[in-house]
This record gives sequence, C-alpha cells and structure tokens, in this order.
Amino acid sequence: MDRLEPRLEYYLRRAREINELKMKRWMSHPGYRVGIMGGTFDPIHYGHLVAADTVRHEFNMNSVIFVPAGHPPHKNAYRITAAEHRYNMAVLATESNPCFWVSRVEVDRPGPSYTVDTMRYFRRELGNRYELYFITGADALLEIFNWKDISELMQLCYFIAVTRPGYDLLQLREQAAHSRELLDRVRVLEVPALSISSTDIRWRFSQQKPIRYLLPEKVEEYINCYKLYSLPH
Ligand code: DND
Repeated sequence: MDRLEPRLEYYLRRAREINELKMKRWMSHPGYRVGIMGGTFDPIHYGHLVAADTVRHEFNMNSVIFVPAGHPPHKNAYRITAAEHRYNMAVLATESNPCFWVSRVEVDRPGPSYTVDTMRYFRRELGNRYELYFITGADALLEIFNWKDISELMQLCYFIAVTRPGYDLLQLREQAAHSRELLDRVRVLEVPALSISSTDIRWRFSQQKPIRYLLPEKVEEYINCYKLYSLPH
C-alpha cells in the first residue's frame, strides 16, 4: 500500500486503536444478543450504517460487529478492492460510534469467506449462552439457500433481513412460506430507506460524479487518497 497523506494516516491509526479498544471492551461484556453485519463493504456507506444502527436499537443489542469479507465467495464479476482497504474504510466509518466495531476474522482467514465459518468462530469464542444475529439486506437473503452449509448456519444464528429500496419483500415472504427453517430463523426489519449502493458509489467515483453525503467523510477522503475506484468496476 502507498503511504497515506499524514493527516489521514494519523486519523486511521487512531481509528484502528479505538477499534481495538472497543473490541476488548466488547469481549468483556458481549451482551446477550450479538449483531454481526457481514458484507463486502466495497465501500461501506450510510445504508449499511443506518441498517446496523436500527437493528441494534430495535433488538436491544449493545454492539454490532462489522465483518468485512476477506474473499467474498459470491462476487466474481468485478475486481474487488483489497481486503485491507475495505477493512480500513469500515474502521474509519464506525470510529465515532461506541457500539460499532470491525472484526478482522474474515480479512485474516485464508480462502473464501464463508459466513458459516465466521459464525462457528463467534460461537466458539462466546459459547452457547448468546444469541447470534446475522444482519443482511433482504435481497442477499433471497440467495441464502445457495450459501455454504446453510442448514448448519441456520442452527448457529438467527438472520435479520433489513428492507432495502428497490427490493420487494414479497419474494422473501413467498420463499419463507415454503421453508420452516426460514420462518423460524429470519426476522424482517424495516429500516429507513436509503437508496445507496456500493456499486453506484464505485460507478460515480469512476465517472467523477460526487459521492459526498453517501458515505462518511473520512471514507470519502480515503477513497480519494488511494483513487480506489478510478477505473470502472
Ligand atoms: P454482500 O456482498 O451482499 O455485502 O455480502 C453480504 C454478506 O453475505 C457477506 O458477509 C457475505 O460473505 C455473505 N455471503 C454471501 C454469499 C454467500 C455466502 C455468504 C456463504 O457463506 O456461502 P454488501 O457489502 O454489498 O452489503 C452488506 C449488506 O448490507 C448486505 O446484506 C446488503 O444487502 C445490505 N445493504 C443495505 N441494506 C439496506 N439499505 C442499503 C443497503 N446496501 C447494502 N442501502
């Protein structure tokens, strides 16, 4: 990685330190319900942050853990930004919220980042006393039966499917009507509709269109500094 501009480098170092402290604090008091928001986060944006915060509040969780996928198993079509950049952006985006922290578990794990492996990891770390909730957009959940070891995954955690503009819940409801597992393990939650997507942000950046107010300022600065999305993705 090239060097960051000194001010942003300082800010990132501080954000990573704060993230470490938040993680340690969480480990001593995880709270009964643990929210885990997995994603490619290329880049992370306000849609992700608002969804996570709404879930945290509605489900009475003391923290939400963001888990950037190291090697997303389902994204072959475009050139994914290096995991370390996506991790740094997630750390910068969550720095100001004491209830959010970012885990490196998938960034540091070699091979495809399957959610089942991550949930096994958190289950091992925490034991059986806690309820794990994997937070996902309702769109991603439609594909869930293609995920690795889905039956085991459904035993390891609950899913919270957050609404997302442009995606109809009807399809999810129809799918759930045919699956006892889905009915038992999935909760649907309406979150403030923000029509923001990482795909659109990457496209906007490559076309020199503004991305301001779609994602936290420090993340925008980071993208600008590394010119992460200059080429069309
Ligand atoms: P995405 O690439 O869709 O994440 O990945 C979601 C998660 O699914 C990751 O943790 C993957 O590792 C996991 N997955 C996918 C496929 C197979 C397997 C696992 C497997 O184990 O076999 P994005 O960065 O695009 O988005 C993160 C989340 O935020 C998604 O659930 C997305 O739907 C949601 N989201 C929004 N929700 C509300 N409003 C918005 C949103 N934009 C994205 N504006």
